[in-house]
Amino acid sequence: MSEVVALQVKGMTCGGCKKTVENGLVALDGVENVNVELETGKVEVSFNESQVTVDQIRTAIQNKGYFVEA
Ligand SMILES: [Cu+2]
Repeated sequence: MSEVVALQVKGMTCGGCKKTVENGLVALDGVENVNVELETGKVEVSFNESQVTVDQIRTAIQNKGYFVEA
């Protein structure tokens, strides 16, 4: 089953940050598509819920050094 989650991420300031977050997320098994809006900090992730959880997605972003708001 494919799910979509939209997260609000703080700390992304440039195209490099955007790429870092995108790469960190697509590296997770089960993540199908990532859309990062740099201006707003919105990160939209499509994922297969049988392979990966929203918690793991949040953790992957934080591990890259960015803050995920609730
Ligand atoms: Cu940056």
